[in-house]
Amino acid sequence: MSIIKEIAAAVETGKSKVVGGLVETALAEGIDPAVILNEGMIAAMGVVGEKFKNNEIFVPEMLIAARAMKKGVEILQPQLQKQGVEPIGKIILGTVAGDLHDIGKNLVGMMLEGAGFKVIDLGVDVPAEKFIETMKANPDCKIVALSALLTSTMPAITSTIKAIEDAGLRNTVLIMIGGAPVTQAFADEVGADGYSEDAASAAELAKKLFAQANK
Ligand code: B1M
Repeated sequence: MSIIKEIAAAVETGKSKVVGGLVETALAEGIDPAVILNEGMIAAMGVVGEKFKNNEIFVPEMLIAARAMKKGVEILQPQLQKQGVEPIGKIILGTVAGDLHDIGKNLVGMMLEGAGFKVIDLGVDVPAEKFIETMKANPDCKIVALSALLTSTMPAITSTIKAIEDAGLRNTVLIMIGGAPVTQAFADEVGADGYSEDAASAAELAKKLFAQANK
């Protein structure tokens, strides 16, 4: 098996402890870091996402795969930066005000990173002002991603979008939303640009929105 296939298999099966060593070996063999990232790790996360969507694996497997990928990315990050391989785009992500749930949001963040985005993760219980402040500090950011897990915090999605509008920044970003109680109908109602049901489709949606934003 080629080292790239070994890396992909290790990420896919969540072997955190071996991924770092395999990435180091691949680098020592002179393999391009972008190839290791794209053909090894990102490809593996694509497979993981598909399997998750098809109910062949579940959240724990997706989490351990994501953790394994993070280990590999940690080793690769300095090399990629040295080479000037840029992330495909920036996404500001957070769980909205009043909501402390972050497991799903973190999975979304990992899948977005797996898809090649740089994620600015603001954490949980994020007030609208914090999203706005971060948007102003990152004018090159094209997507804002809002997570909510409680029916009682869904209105915070609405008020965050409204605050972004009031700040005159709505036309600078596309907004995607998700979380267990969130639906496509709700997304339509609040004027979000996209909704996705799970972390794997969030990464797919982000790629679509990013392409749309760059048209
Ligand atoms: Co809470 N909680 N919780 N809780 N909690 C739920 C959400 C609940 C459904 C449990 C229940 O009653 N059956 C219920 C909400 C009911 C409702 O509003 N409809 C509930 C409640 C009521 C509460 C408290 C109010 C309880 C209390 O204190 N009385 C309280 C609220 C605290 C607060 O936020 N202010 C509370 C607290 C907590 C803990 C802190 C104990 C803990 C969170 C720990 C943490 O996140 N670090 C917790 C947990 C663990 C849960 C359950 C059991 C599990 C949530 C989870 O992590 N799921 C949950 C019940 C359940 O979901 N079965 C529950 C796994 C995770 C991978 O899925 O987060 O749905 P999920 O994310 C998915 C998708 O939703 C989607 O992708 C993810 C991966 O596929 N997704 C996005 C998420 N964000 C997205 C963003 C996107 C796109 C997709 O684009 C931007």
